Amino acid sequence: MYFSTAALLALIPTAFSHGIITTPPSRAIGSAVTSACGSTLVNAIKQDNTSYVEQLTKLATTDKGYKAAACNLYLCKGLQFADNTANVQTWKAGDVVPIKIWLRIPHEGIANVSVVDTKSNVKVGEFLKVWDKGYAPGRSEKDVPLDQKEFSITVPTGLETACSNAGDCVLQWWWLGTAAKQTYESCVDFKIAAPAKKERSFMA
Ligand SMILES: *[C@@H]1O[C@H](CO)[C@@H](O)[C@H](O)[C@H]1NC(C)=O
Ligand SMILES: *[C@@H]1O[C@H](CO)[C@@H](O)[C@H](O)[C@H]1NC(C)=O
Ligand SMILES: [Cu+2]
Repeated sequence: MYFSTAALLALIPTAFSHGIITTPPSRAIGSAVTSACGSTLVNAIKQDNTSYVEQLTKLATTDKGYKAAACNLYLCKGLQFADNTANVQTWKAGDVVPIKIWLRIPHEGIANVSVVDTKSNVKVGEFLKVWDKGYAPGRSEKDVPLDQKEFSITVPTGLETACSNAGDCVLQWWWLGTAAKQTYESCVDFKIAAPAKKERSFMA
């Protein structure tokens, strides 16, 4: 008996799952990720947008539509800037940005938040948040300490060159359930505002 991946997915209740940034709006599916990663990944995310990278990798890499060069699952789960242009945040150094995470199902582990250069998938500057143990403990969302789900980051200086164009950098939340061996990523698109032009002042 043959089951398509889509049919198999339909049999799985949304049990594999587990976290995503809800504030500010994070990258979601669209036509760009469909052409980069294929429709199998897109359908899985459509079913559960908190799903984890290892599962998505299994699904995506068997899809003929998966293009390894364009679909980096370990950066924003393969989700693409072109699908999120309506949600680009504009920040400047010193801005305090509230972040909210929907932590659907916890898996205790480690997590961090950083700015990542999207071309190289390399962190720009220091971590903005690090939990080097004890992130997302417990059995249900209510077991997770509030400050792991709602916190703020301060936009650092030094991003003006690397991140002045939308799409060049993302703010990425990354979480690894260490026992579950499940990785979660969620990305906010932003750009650093050009410094205010000094107006020539004619006032005495
Ligand atoms: C994720 O899915 C939930 C509902 O299942 C929805 O409310 C939310 O807007 C989605 N977020 C993104 C970034 O796709
Ligand atoms: C932080 O996140 C990156 C993924 O962006 C991961 O590879 C790295 O191991 C994490 N480091 C720490 C200290 O949490
Ligand atoms: Cu899990």
